[in-house]
Formats: sequence, structure tokens, C-alpha cells
Amino acid sequence: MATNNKSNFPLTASITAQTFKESIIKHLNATHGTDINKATNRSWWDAVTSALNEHVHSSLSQTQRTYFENDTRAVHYFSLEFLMGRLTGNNLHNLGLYDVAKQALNELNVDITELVDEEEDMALGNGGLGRLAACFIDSLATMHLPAVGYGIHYEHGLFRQEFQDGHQIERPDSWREYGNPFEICRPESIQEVPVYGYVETKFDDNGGISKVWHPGRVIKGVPWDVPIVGYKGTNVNILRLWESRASDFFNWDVFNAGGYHDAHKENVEAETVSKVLYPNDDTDAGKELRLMQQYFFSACSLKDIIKRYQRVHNDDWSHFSTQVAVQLNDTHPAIAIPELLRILVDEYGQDWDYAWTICRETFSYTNHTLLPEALEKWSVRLFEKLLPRHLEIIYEINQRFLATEVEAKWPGNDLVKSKLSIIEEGNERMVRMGNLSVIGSNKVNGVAEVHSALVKTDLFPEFDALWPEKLTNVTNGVTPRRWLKACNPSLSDLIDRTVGDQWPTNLELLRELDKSADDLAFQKEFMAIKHDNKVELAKVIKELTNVEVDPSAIFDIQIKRLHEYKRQHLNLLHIMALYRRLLQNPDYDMHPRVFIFGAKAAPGYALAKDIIYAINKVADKVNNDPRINNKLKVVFLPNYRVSLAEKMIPAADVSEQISTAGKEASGTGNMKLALNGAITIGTLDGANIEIAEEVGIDNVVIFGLTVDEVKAVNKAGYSPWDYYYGNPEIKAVLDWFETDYFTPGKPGELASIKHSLLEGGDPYLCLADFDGYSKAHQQINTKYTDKRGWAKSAILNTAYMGKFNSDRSIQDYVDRIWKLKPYPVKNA
Ligand code: 26Q
Repeated sequence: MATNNKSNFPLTASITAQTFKESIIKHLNATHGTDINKATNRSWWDAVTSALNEHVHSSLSQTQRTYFENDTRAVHYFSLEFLMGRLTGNNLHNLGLYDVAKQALNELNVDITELVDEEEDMALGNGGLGRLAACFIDSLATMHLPAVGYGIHYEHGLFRQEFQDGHQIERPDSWREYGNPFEICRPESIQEVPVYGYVETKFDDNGGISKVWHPGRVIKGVPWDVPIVGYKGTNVNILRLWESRASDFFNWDVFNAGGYHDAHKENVEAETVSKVLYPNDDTDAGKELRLMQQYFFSACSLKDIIKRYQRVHNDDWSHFSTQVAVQLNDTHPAIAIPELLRILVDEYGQDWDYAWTICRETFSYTNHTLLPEALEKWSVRLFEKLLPRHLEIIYEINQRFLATEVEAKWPGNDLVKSKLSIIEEGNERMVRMGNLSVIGSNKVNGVAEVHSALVKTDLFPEFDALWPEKLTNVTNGVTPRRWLKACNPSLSDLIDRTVGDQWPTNLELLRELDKSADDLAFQKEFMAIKHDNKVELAKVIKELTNVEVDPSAIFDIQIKRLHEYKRQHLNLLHIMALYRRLLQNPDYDMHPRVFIFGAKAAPGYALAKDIIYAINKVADKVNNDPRINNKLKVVFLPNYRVSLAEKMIPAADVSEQISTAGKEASGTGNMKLALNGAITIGTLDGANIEIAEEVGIDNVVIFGLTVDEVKAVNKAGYSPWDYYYGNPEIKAVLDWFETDYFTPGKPGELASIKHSLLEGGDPYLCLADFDGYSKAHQQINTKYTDKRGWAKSAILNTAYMGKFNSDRSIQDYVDRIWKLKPYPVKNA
């Protein structure tokens, strides 16, 4: 039925397929200069987005007016990454217009699913951290909370991945090459940001000291606003992304002096700042341009916030931290802390202690990793060159902190001071962004219970002793609008019919499904939907890889960035072991299985790329081996991204969450997969622990060393060789890597994996966990043969995922950190 559900979507209740169709045709002509006879898919898409934007933009204006008139306290989510994916389907769903648009297009002989496939993903992020930011701003708008997302308007998002002979090739992503209908340029809100130069110390007549920063150049920030449509469309918040340009002033100065080429060079350099998203690559750490990006967008955003604040409060700073909360998405925007202090002290002449109090009340910081190599550090040398005044300010913050707070708690203890110092001494002095973030924040949170506990005990124990209230937990969540309602319409329909249609804003309502978990008819319906979704994914697999897979096989999916700690290579070892068992015993008892991967490796991460290559090579061999009777298939889908995830997740039977315990801060793919009825095979790591608690131990398969056992093994001295010599299957599989079995004529091409697991010391304990993992898979196999038992577990996974919705995470942030009030917009 293509009319609107009036009670759910009062705002768009009067829109019918007919009126929407008229609007599409109107925009096709008037806005996009074409007509129904010659419109391409792109023109249809343009016209639909224009029709849609009529509603988005009116709610946007009303929302912003409501916030302004009420002078609302707001949260400002600072993030280098927003992994938005596609917006058309999501916005249609959130406005209750998806079915209306579908029918309108149908009447115009256009297929809506083909049309939404026209849209390039907005891939302005690497993975979990960026997608979390996107889920959070969806929740903030849905919950009517005043919020702005601030980030960078990258010209090129995360690279597009292709495979050539199984190797990853990176191609540039150009998501907005032909324009993007969801963003609005706001030249009236341009900001200018100084960089480089030197600091002058001035003495006034009374002997007072002040600092004047003489910047070497100025970069212009042009804001692009992406409207964020909350569910039901009442509140539309803003994601404001800054694009860098050369400052007009500098440009014309040089130009007029006859330096056309120099002016052009300045242009190019300034525009480089927002040119491309950095992949999360340790080899790229410490790059000047990355620090420039961090400062550029933090400074633009703070100026934007201050400008808005001053419209009401002028130069009275006493209300700043009651009006403004800033959340730092990891340490990436931590430079905002000294920047706010600099503005208050240098530009507005505020007293240092007063300014520092405001800073500390304003900022909070979310930590997303414990991996030592991922903790951000910048060389003092680089800082001094790019941000000389900020370096001075950081030294001053540090000196005061160590001399007062640390000295009071640990008098004369230089060891503690060296640990808590923002500056790391050594060969090259470094600025520790983590310490700066903790010291300058009001709250610090980890992203799952176990992770937050480790932040306290292992990462920042002294800070926890100093400020027992500061370190806290907010377990991650995902938006059920995108990750269930929009991506899995058949399951959403079944849920609507079973528990009502209010679950998208109250996911705990899914709990009611547990009453149907034993019901045969319901089980059949639930599993039929899963089967249909697998049929659809099988088509995608065929298109992308030319491999045919059987939808009645178990679809076993591992989707996430490629990293040793996430252990895609443990999955691979097990696949090779299964293959070998099948070769040695054609009657080996297993339900047919398709192992499906999606992952990008950072371009400079050689071993990660080798693992992709190895999986592709094993896949080639396995998929073309007639001896194993199609019992085993392996596919690696290229260019994993949000829109591909939306096709894979609804089709998963098994969710691979197999990181070494203590390494995955939370994981969020684990939540999306379980929400769609996949059974987790996982370690006791990150949010897996809480997922297991929620769904019950009978409905997940847990294996492997625990956090404490990992610590104990490492302390005792771990030797992978013990497992190599102790388990003939492990030995056979590892030795296989050195032959040319998977790479005919090219022996040794896969040797780096064996090498890392033996001579390299197997830092992520793959061999130690192999046996447990293998047995866990046997459990999965047995469980799947019990059709009713499996269906029940799958249903209960969906039923008990209420906790892991991002509305709950946001409510936790509101209660514990942001102290915000909702302002539902009353639409005229
Ligand atoms: C660092 C330096 C230079 C360039 C890039 C980076 C960089 C970029 C992105 C470092 C890290 C990231 C992203 C990290 C990330 O996605 N972490 C994940 O965050 C999720 C949300 O909290 C968690 O669920 C995952 O466990 C965590 O790995």
C-alpha cells in the first residue's frame, strides 16, 4: 500500500504517490532541465532527491529556528570521519516516504532500487569510528536533540578497492564528481584559519606579558551542510563539513605583486588540506598534512560555534560551557582544546585559569583503541612549525597540571609525572594527544564495558586514580533505521506485523519477538526471509566475483577493516583446514558453507594486503575444485563499504567476530549482524561480551582466550611453535602457504603469513586460539543442522538486540556527559 502511515508520519501524511509523482516530474523539468522521455537514471535520481529535499529543507529551517529561539544547549560532535553511506533511501525512510516514492516511480516505469543504486556512497571515513559518528547523528536528530556534526568535506573519501589477480588495488574515490544533491554550500559562514609563522612576546606598560601569533598563512574554510533527517522528520540537524581554500587576502596580495604562479601554488596547497581522507595507516602517522587537517577543521568549527554563541551572549563567556558541549571522536580533533584556550586568552583577553576551566567543562573525549601503535603522537618539531602558539600553550597546560594537580597527589614522584606528562621525552620529543585529551576533558569514555575497564586499568590508571569520576563507559550502538528498517524491508515488515511498528524508535520492543521464537510458522517465515535475502546476496556475489553460491549453504560473513588483530587470517587458516579435511575425507560431515569476506587494507599495510591476496588465492582454488562437491565456497567481495554492507548483513547466517581478546574496543558490525538474525561466532572481546549477555549463551558461540588469559599467556612467554609442532593440522596448513598449491608456479607468494605466525611471534595469538575456533565452527555446524533450534536462536538474536541501538548510546551520553534537553520541533 503506497499511502502513508498517518499516525507515524504526520509531517508527510498528506503526500500521496500522485503528488510525489507530480513533484518528481516538476523537478525533472524545472530543476534538472530534462523530461520523462529522455531522463537518465541519474536525472531521475536528481529529481527524486529534489522532491525529497522540499520536505527536508523546510524541516531544516524550522529546526534551526527552534534551537536558536530557545538558545538551546547543544552538543558538537567533532570527528575527522563521518561514514554516511548513501542518503536517498535513508531520508525517504526517515520521512515515511519510501513506499510513496516507490509507487510514484513505479507509475513512471522506474525501479526505485536501481535508482538508489545510482548514488555514490559518502565514504568520508575508514570504518567503525566513522560509521559510529554517522549512526550517532542519526540518533541525535531522531531524539530531537540539538546537535551539530563537524568534520571535513573531503574531495576524495576512502579509496575504491579493486582486485587485480587477487591483489588489492586502490583507486581514488570521487563521490561528488558530478555534484551531490544533499549538501548546501554556506558562503555566509566561511571562516579563516591561521597556520605557521612565529610568536611574539609583548610587554605592556605594567610589565604584563602577552603573546601575539604572527601566522605564516591563512586558510579559508568553506562550510557545506548536510541535513540530517531524524526519524519521522520532525527535527533536521546539520552535519557541517569544511572545505579548504586559499584565503582571498593572501592570494590577491601575492597575485598583485606579480606572482601569478605563486598565487596558484598557494591555491593548490590550501586546497590540498581537505583533498583526501587519510586511511588509518600506521605508516602514515606523523604526516604534516594530517595535523593540518585536524587543526583546520577544529579551528573552523570552534569559530563557528563562538560566532553563534556571541549572537546571544556577546563577550560574556560565563555561559559558554553551559551552552556548548564538544565531543571529541578519539584524539584526532584534540587540538581543539588548546585552540579554545588560545582564543579565550589571546583573542579575548581572558584570565588563563578561567579559560582553562571553560575548556575542561566544554570538552569530552571518546577513546576507541588501546593498541599502543594507534595512540596518536606528534613530534614537537612539527607542532612548532605548524602551530607555534599551540605548542607554547600545551607546554603551559602541562607545566601547570604537573606542578599543581599531580604534585599534590604524588609529591616529588617524577615517574608518575613522566607518565602523565603531555610531552614524551626521548630521542625526539613528542606531544601525546591522549594525555592532552584526558587532561583537557570533563569526561573520557570507552566504547564497551570491557574496553572502558581496560582504559582505566591498563591505558590511563594514574588518571583514573587522580580523577575517579572522569573515566566512564558508553557502549556503542547502531541505528536501527538504517541497519534494520531500510536494509532489511522484509524482516522489518514481519516485525511490524508481530510487535507493531514503533520499534524503530524503541528497539527494546523487539523483545516481544521472543514469544514467537518457538512458533513453527513464525520460524518458517523468519527463515524464509533470511533465505530470500541470501538469494539476493548470491546475485550480488555472482555479479561481483562471478562465483555461484548456493543460498541453502550457511552464509558465514566477516566484514570489517583488514587488520591482524581482527584475525581474518585465523578465519583463513580454518577454511584451509576444512578444505584439507574435505580433500582427505570426501564424506567429511559438514553442511555446505560459503565464507564471505569484505575488507579494505590500509594501502601501506603490507601484511594486511598479503592476507587479502591469500584469501583470494585460496578462494580461486577452493571454488574450482570439483572434488569437494560444492561443500565449500570462499568469496571476497571487492570494495566493501556501507552500501555493500546493507546487502550483506541481512543475508548472514553466521557473524565472525574473532578478534584477540582485549584488542577490539567494541565492534559495531557485530551488532548489525546479530540484529539481522545472524549467530555470532566470537571471542570474549569488545561488545561481543555484552551481546552474549543479552542474547544468552545458547544463542552465540564463544571461543578462545579471555582478556586475562591473553595477558597470562603473554606474560608467561608465548611460543607459536608449540602449536605448530603440537597440532598436525596447524602444521600442515601453515606449510601449505609455502608451496605453490594456491599460486601455481609461484611458490612462496603466501609465505609472509606463515612467517608472521611463527618467526613473527604470532602477536595476535591465532595459533593459540585455532583449536577453540575450529571446535566452535563444529558447534555452528551441528547447530545449523537442527533447523528449528537455529531458527529460534536467530530470532532471539534479533529479539534481544535492543540495547545496541544508537539511541540508547546517545541517551547514555546525554545522561552522563552532555546533559542535553530534547527540543521536538512543532512543524507548522
Ligand atoms: C590515525 C592517524 C593517521 C591517519 C588516520 C588515523 C586513524 C583513522 C581512523 C586511526 C584510527 C581510525 C579509526 C579507528 C576505528 O574505527 N576504531 C573503531 O571504532 C569503533 C567505534 O567505536 C569500534 O567499534 C572499533 O572497535 C574500533 O576499532
